[in-house]
Amino acid sequence: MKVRTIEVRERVMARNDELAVGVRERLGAAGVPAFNLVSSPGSGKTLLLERTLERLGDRLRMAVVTGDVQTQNDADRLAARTDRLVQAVVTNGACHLDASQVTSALEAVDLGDTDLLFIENVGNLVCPASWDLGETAKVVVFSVTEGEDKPVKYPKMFRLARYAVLNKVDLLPHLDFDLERAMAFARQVNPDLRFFLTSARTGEGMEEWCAFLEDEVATAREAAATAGGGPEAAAGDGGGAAVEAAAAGEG
Ligand SMILES: Nc1nc2c(ncn2[C@@H]2O[C@H](COP(=O)(O)OP(=O)(O)OP(=O)(O)O)[C@@H](O)[C@H]2O)c(=O)[nH]1
Ligand SMILES: [Mg+2]
Repeated sequence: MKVRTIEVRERVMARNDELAVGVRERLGAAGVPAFNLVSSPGSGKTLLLERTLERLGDRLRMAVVTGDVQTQNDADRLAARTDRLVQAVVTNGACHLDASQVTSALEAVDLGDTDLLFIENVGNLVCPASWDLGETAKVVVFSVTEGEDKPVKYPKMFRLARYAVLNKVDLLPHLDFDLERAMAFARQVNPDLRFFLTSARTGEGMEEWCAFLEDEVATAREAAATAGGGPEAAAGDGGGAAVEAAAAGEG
């Protein structure tokens, strides 16, 4: 019985990885970088995205897929900051998004009319680490109220992330959180991690974060053009109302 359970799970993961390859190929051909925001609940992913949409909305066409175990609250908050389609995935209990949900969400996104894709994953520092969504990179959002040792307690997430946003730095004067110690723990599990220090509340650090995103868009566009595709070659179906994808699943 146990062996069978493992086999089933392996098939589910293998199917997920196949779909993730498809997502990555589509995004690559379209020259659209995709960032998968992962974190423990409440680190500030949605507020960071709200501020990013506000700051870059005039310059970049940004699409958002946001996952929650229950409710569409985050999608509603984000939809208030952009005229573009925000897609809510309600996972109905699953503690992570998967590649099939992102594939479904992308059906309603015209990649030829998109510069950048954000995926806000379910707030959880364990499950989302195991599920490739076809993203360009995982961005782990780590707020200063969580304690310095999270990177060593949840190493897989920090190892797989390429970027770490240390958020809520406005609260540092009120806490005994040691920023250097937290960064040292993170480097211990992932020496290549690039850090951004932000306060989504006050706007501190948002300029550097947004400049980075603009650079990533330029790089992805250039790579797609060099590969012979380019943004023009990747038009899909556009528009539509907010989509709610329901999925039962396991972590
Ligand atoms: N002081 C301060 N509060 C913040 C900051 N960023 C987010 N918050 C607050 O932290 C709380 C959680 O923020 P969210 O943006 O909902 O966090 P989240 O990571 O999207 O949460 P989940 O999606 O539930 O995992 C809210 O009350 C935010 O206003 C920040 O930089 N500084
Ligand atoms: Mg959120």
